[in-house]
Amino acid sequence: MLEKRLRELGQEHIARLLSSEGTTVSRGLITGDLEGVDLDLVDSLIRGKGLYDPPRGPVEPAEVIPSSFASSEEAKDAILHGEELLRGGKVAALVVAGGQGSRLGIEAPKGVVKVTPVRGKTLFHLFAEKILALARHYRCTIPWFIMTSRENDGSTREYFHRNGFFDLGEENVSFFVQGMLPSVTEEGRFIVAENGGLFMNPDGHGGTFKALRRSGALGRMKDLGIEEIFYYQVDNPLVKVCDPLFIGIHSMNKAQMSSKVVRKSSFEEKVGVIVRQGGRTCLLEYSDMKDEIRYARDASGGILYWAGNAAIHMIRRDFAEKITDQDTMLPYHRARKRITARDLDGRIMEINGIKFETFLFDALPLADRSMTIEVPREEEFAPVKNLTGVDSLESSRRLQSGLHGAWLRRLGVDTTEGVSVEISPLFALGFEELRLKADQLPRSVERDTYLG
Ligand code: UD2
Repeated sequence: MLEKRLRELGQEHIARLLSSEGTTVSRGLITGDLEGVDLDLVDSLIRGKGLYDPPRGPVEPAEVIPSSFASSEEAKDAILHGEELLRGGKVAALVVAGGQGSRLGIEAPKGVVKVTPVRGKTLFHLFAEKILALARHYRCTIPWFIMTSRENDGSTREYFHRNGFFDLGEENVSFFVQGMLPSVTEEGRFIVAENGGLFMNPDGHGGTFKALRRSGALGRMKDLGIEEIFYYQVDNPLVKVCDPLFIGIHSMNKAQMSSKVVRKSSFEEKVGVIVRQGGRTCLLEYSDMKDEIRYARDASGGILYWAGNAAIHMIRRDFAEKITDQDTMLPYHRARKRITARDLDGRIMEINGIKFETFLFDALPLADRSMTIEVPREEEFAPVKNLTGVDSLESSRRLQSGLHGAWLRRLGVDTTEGVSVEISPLFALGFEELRLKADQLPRSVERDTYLG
């Protein structure tokens, strides 16, 4: 059956491996790799159907609620509304963690990279403390959904078991695995991997929707009474998980999907930008952005499209259900990548391959209402993507320590230049909570300091 289908789709070389020509191992691996893969979808992508089309027609900057809103009277209502949803158990946290730490030189889930400046806590540990602090503060349960991929699901689950789920309660942490797709050559042929199976790639964070539905996690959210999903990426230790202000603005405006943005640091920064096009809010990814958008300037010569995607979203659960209904499909982006393949004589070589993936933010234009709020970079954005330089472990540690040091200085604590400061979310989730503990703070900080 599979063999016949592959021949029909022009993947003759793989069909032959499934026949007597292939080894038993290869046959088993290929069958497993293609289990659950929609071959018709893959074939249409290879033929160029269902691919992402950058928005045509005039694009303009999206309407963004400025970060100054957070200190306004109106913000207080939004915070109360968000807190009410949290207390009512209506909000779940969802982190996409399907990527590996390979860009950081580690072959382990990104979430187990040690990122905090003094104690070296991992990303997963830090997020667990944020969620535990919120649950204690609001006397509520915040179910945490963690999207993994085939390559890191086992080690991610094992890490949480080994750490006792960081006192969150195993029942409050759910793992679900995103889908995989076969990468292809530039001619559209499946690629045999080094192990004799197919070279597969995770289907992109847009795969979150399908994986939520297919894994039953979306149904579990409904059973738990979850109405809103706070979505973020595993690589940002400064994210304000389940930020009541963001939840409140999104929910009070009856939006289906909302975004946090940060002011781009440069025209070239590798972040997508939120724009308005055809009456809809869209996100133009940096890899799809034309220079006329990237380098567009406003009247004062600044970056016109400054609203950089912080990859932090609020998503209504029923909107996630709508996205996963049969007739809705996110467009697929094609990305070129070098692939280590095995030729039919068993030789290993590097070839140019193509991976297809969907991006979660392509659901934005499907939302009837979408809110976009600016947040200060230094408070909420310190991604860890590279070992050194931009968006690196060292820049992220510096930003985390810089923020916590600034909180201490605002409360009159002298901090010596160059020392690292780390404040656990369990000591204080934010500045306001730290202010209430001012009497517990040291008068000065002359060495690396941890408050936990
Ligand atoms: C992403 C955004 C960019 C900006 C930046 C902020 C995309 C395509 N671009 O850039 O606009 O928001 O982040 O830091 O998202 N992931 C999965 N499964 C997948 C693919 C990705 O879980 O199949 C996770 C991955 O673990 C990581 C995050 O999504 O945490 C971002 O993925 P990326 O590294 O492909 O995107 P990046 O960092 O280039």
